[in-house]
Amino acid sequence: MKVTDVLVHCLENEGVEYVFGIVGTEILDLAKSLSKSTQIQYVNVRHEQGAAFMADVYGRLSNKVGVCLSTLGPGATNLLTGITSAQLDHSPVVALIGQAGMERHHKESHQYIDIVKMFEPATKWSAQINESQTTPVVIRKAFKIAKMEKPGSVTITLPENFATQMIAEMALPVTPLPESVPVTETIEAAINLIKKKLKPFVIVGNGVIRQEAVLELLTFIESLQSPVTHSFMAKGVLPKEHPLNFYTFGFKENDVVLPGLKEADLLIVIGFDFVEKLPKDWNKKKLPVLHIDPLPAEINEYYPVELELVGNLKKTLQLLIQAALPTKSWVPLSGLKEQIKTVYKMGPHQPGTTLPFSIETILHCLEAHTTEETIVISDVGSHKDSIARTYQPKGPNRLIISNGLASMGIAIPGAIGAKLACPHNPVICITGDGGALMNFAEIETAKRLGLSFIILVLNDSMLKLEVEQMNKKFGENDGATFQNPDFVQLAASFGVTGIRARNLEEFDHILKQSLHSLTDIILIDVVLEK
Ligand SMILES: Cc1ncc(C[n+]2csc(CCOP(=O)(O)OP(=O)(O)O)c2C)c(N)n1
Ligand SMILES: [Mg+2]
Repeated sequence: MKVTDVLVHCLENEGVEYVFGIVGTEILDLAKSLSKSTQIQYVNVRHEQGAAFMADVYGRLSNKVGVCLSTLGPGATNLLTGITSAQLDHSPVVALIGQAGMERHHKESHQYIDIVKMFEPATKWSAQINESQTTPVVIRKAFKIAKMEKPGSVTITLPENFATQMIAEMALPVTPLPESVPVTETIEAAINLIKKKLKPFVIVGNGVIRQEAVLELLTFIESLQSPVTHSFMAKGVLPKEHPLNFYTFGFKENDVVLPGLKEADLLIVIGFDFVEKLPKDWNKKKLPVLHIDPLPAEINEYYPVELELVGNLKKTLQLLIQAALPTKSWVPLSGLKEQIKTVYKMGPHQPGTTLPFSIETILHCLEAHTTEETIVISDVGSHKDSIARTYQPKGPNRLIISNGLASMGIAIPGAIGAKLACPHNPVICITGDGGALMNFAEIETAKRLGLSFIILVLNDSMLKLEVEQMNKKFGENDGATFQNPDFVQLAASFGVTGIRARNLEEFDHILKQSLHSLTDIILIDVVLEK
């Protein structure tokens, strides 16, 4: 069998449904083999960065590995940002990348760069197929590594000369990932540690969502009765109105939950990735930590680990619950919760009153119209911080924020990945006008695929986050404003509906109508007050 046919067979064996990419001469045989698959849909995108972002968000939502493809040289360099995003956000992604034939690797050669080396610092594993017979082993290993804790990116480079060689080997069986748990003595030590302390504070990270430990976490909190705060990427684990929900931490400014954390005598940190926020920013007092995670704790002077529970989070939390977890009923300083709600502008939307047309009032309006099913995807900018503060999703994985690489441009391709992973869920992406135009072309991909979702473009003619930061640092700003195209006309030129909202009432009405009959892509041009 031809190597690329074997490779596609291996992808099918891994349960792959979609491959996002752009072809090129060196990867044509793989594209041809993909076209023969009845299981895998090849999605021809408009920029390789979009392909990687689609695979990234698909990986975060589908419980599968997202797969993308590019050709050598410029195709590969275009993939790099999205591949790094998946790596730092711990989303399982495998990229298949074409390469020049081995006969020209040692000399100056058209479009040739060392792709393996380029991706090494941005992936968990960057490898090249150097022997055609190894294809099934390499692909199995790639998927296993991408999915293992902590999940991330893998790139597999395929030199052109191997593509058409004939091999006999077939796909290797997919075996479940091993699940380890801490030994009984360590569970007992954790219970004793919690018994000794009066005021534990629980920090929940994205690992709780990745490892599907949300129900166990809720039971754990019901027993422990101690306050909880979430990282950006873990938002939605505790319901908004849960009495122990102290919302979100990890902001540069107005991180009002921090005084509450300082009152604690033990931080129970569950599935938190330092890539979201270094401990120096939230544990200045160097409070002792009970580390609960699939991997041992990183060494960090602001993360003094008193005990580590290393293992599968779902199973580890179950063991703690069964081991007669003590109750530690306490809440931080009176009024902290109300203070957070005020500073994070979480107040309810009051229809009928004249409210400003700001990101916060828009988010209240959005929250009023979203359900447990709605998936919201944030781009990166000033709006990301507002979303992380103000918007409360109605469940885990119902707000996708990139807080690892935090690259602009993820929202529109991310919405495609989300809609393909969860075809029955309403999807809304929110993007700044800067980020929107970075991958706007993927609207054509979405339209061609017949997808339906809503795009909110926050139209303020600036890179607001940078404008704000420059104003703060220098008292003025420079080089961070621009003129926008007419987003409504631009949307129309892609054959999708564009509607302009100039005030909250208009926005409320358009959003309600759009969600009511969501059969196409609808772009809402949100013209913000400056
Ligand atoms: C690819 C990339 N380039 C630059 C940055 C730095 N950066 C972070 S936010 C931001 C501004 C985003 O502007 P916009 O998309 O309009 O959103 P706004 O801040 O206006 O809400 C910039 C330039 C980044 N995070 N990613
Ligand atoms: Mg902007």
